[in-house]
Amino acid sequence: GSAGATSSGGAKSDKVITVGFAQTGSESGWRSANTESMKDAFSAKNGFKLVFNAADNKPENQIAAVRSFINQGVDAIVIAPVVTTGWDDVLKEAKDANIPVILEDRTIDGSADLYKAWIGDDFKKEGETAGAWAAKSLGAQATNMVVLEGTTGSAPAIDRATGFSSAIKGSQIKTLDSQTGNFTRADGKTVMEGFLQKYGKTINLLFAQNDDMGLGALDAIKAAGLTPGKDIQIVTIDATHDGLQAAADGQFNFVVECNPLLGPTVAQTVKDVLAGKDVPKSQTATDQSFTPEQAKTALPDRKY
Ligand code: GYE
Repeated sequence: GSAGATSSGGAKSDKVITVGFAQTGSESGWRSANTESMKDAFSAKNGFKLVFNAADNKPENQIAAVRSFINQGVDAIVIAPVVTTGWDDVLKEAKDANIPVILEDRTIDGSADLYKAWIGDDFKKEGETAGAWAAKSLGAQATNMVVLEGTTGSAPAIDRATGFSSAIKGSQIKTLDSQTGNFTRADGKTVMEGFLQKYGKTINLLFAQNDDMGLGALDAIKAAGLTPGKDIQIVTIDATHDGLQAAADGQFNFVVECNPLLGPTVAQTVKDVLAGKDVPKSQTATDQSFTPEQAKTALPDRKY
C-alpha cells in the first residue's frame, strides 16, 4: 500500500475500504471456491479490509450478521442471501445508515431499490440446460426421475427447478419424488438412500441441483448395488472439479456450470459504487455445460 503517503486532501483511493461480507455458509465445493474468490478480491493488497461472516445457511444468522456490519459502520455490505425472502427491514436499515449493499451469487425477492447491484449466475438458464439434456437423452421413453433440491427458499433451488421443469415439459420424464438435500454431500446421500428404499430400481434419472448432492448420492446408489451413470443417469449443476471428475469417470452423465469466481467483479463494483459511479444493476457470469468427454478435456485446467 501507500503507507506514509502524504496525499493532499486525503485522496479517497488511499483509504482502506471496510466491507462486511455475509456468506451463506460452507455447504459445498462451489461455496468454498466462491469464498476463496471473494477473500482474494477483497484482500488488503487490493485496498480492502474484509469482515467475513458465514451464516451456517441460517437466514436469522445472516440477518444478524448484516445488522452487526451496520452497527460497525462498514463502508459497504456484500450479501450472498441464503433465501430470497425476509430482507426488507434489514436492507432499509442499511439504507438509512447510508451503507450501500451489493448482492453476490443469490438473488432476493422484493424491492430492487434496497440494493445497488447483483452479480451472479443465471440459475433458471442452468436448470433449462440440465432439463434440455434430460429431455433430449431420456425424454422419448418413459423415465422416472428423482430430484435433490438445494436449500429450500434459496434462489438457485427455486430457479433451477423452474428452468428444469419448463425444459422437460411434454417429454416422458415423470417426477417420482423431489426433496431438499440442502446442497450438501451428507444430505444428498441420506435423501438418495430414502429414494432408493422407496422406489428401488424404478428410478432411471437423478437431477441433483448441485454437484455435492450428486456426489453424496453416488455412495447411496453404489451401496444399493446399482451403477451410477448407467442404471441411474445423473445430471448435476456447478461443474466443480469433483463434479467434472465424476463426469469424466462416467458416473455423472451431464454437468452444467455455475461460475463461482465472482470476487473480482464484486470488488470492482463495490469500488465503483463508493466512488459514486453508475454500476449495472445486474451482471451475469456466462456458464458452459459438460458431457463426460468435455469434462475430461476441461479437468486439467479447472480452477475450482
Ligand atoms: O450451486 C451450490 C451452493 O448459490 C449458486 O449454492 C449457489 C449454490 C451452488 O451451495 O453448490
